[in-house]
Amino acid sequence: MIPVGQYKILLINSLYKSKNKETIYPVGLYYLSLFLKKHFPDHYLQIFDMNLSKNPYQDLERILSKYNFQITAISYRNLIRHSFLSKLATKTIDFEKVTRICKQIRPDMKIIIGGPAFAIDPEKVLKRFGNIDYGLVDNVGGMFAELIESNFNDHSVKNVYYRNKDQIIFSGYRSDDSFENAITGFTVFPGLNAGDYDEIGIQTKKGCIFQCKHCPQKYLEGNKIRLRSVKTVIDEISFYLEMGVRNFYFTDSVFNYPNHYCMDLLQEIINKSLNISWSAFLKASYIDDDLAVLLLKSGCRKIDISAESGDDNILRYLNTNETVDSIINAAEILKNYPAIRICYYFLLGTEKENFSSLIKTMKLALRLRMKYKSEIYFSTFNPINKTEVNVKCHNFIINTLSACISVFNQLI
Ligand code: B12
Ligand code: SF4
Repeated sequence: MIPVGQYKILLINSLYKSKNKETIYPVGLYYLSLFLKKHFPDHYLQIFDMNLSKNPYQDLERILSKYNFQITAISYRNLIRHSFLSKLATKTIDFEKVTRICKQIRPDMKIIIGGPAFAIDPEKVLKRFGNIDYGLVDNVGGMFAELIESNFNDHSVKNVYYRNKDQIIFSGYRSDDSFENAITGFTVFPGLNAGDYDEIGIQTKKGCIFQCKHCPQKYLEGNKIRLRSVKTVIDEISFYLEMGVRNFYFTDSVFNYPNHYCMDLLQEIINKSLNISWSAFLKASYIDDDLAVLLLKSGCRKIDISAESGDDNILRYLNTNETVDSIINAAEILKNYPAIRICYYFLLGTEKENFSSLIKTMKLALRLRMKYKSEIYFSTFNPINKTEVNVKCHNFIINTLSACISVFNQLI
């Protein structure tokens, strides 16, 4: 039983990073900390990003031994991690070790998990990692606070997965917008230094209205869009600017939808002369000349576009809301802004992939590379455990070919 009063809470960003990959600012944990701080101003919060540490497991042991934490909130981001042959192979993250260390050093500490790699398949994760006490999905801030307030006795708090003997129980879903509204009051937390990261993630909205067949987004943020106010986003950027940080990544699944909101935000960045540099995922079909002007003026340095395929049949099947024409149209507009790097991502080996579609994809990729000087990235489709997104091609030859293209692309 946790004594009611001042809690010590450790927020852990679990290991996902491989040597050749960027270290991603733990924006989810940062937002969670802001929320908890607002609710429990007297509680002690510390953030530990294992990805920044040279000896992550030893450092975790050291931190846990030093402070008597009663609660730990662990973020589980990616399922896989590239191995030492990092450009060729991947391996599953040793997440079990993180939870084992927590339980060994602090047996009474409550272990709570959240994050994308958890939310995609919560039951599977809880079954696999027996040390975790609770898992939270969707808008977790309010539920997290309720769980703490009930001293972990109230199993009716919504959006929570918990254990009852050998069973994993879900308390039921509740939509709650409190979290977005709570991303205010920006402050620094022990253990997290913005200067340690190349860029800072900022989320301007949650949810995505598009319903691409292969995407697990519906399990992560849902299909309803929940926008933050432009003012709080500007406040957040200004907070980091004061610390000398000026590179940002807008982490929204689709930054340029809704278009008017995106344009309002960019206009405000320009009006306030914030002088930042930023990147984001954009949808090709919502790129037009008016937006492109604002992109450049507001400091956009790189755009990521999920093109997925060069075959309209596949794009229709995947329900991406794009066509080959919409992708080329975006490239035509963006070629007038050479200061912005454009990266296109293709996904090979989904269910309807065949020789003809692979060739069409190669042709489009080549055109985007040669004519529009864009960067091209291929990856293969890795199905996850939810049947709705399990749209993998079953043709061995097509899969092998897709894998070869993807590996070759990573090597060059
Ligand atoms: C933006 C993004 C990127 C950007 C990040 C840029 C940056 N500087 O931040 C870039 C393009 C670099 C990127 C790269 C990759 N990404 Co990415 N990315 C995303 C995306 C779209 C948003 C993530 C984000 O920041 N969200 C905003 C924050 C605020 O949300 P959050 O972290 O999820 O946190 C919230 C909740 O999860 C929760 N929460 C988080 N932690 C915890 C902990 C507890 C205890 C609780 C209670 C709650 C909680 O509360 C937070 C507030 O709501 C997601 C898709 C998605 N919608 O989640 C994919 C996603 C996370 N990426 C994914 C992948 C696979 C990758 C790559 C491995 C791709 C690749 N093959 O290279 C790389 C990995 C990079 C690396 N270094 O390892 C997958 C992970 C899937 C999985 N299960 O493994 C996702 C889910 C995409 C997908 N649909 O498959 N990514
Ligand atoms: S637009 Fe992106 S985030 Fe939205 S459903 Fe499609 S792939 Fe997923």
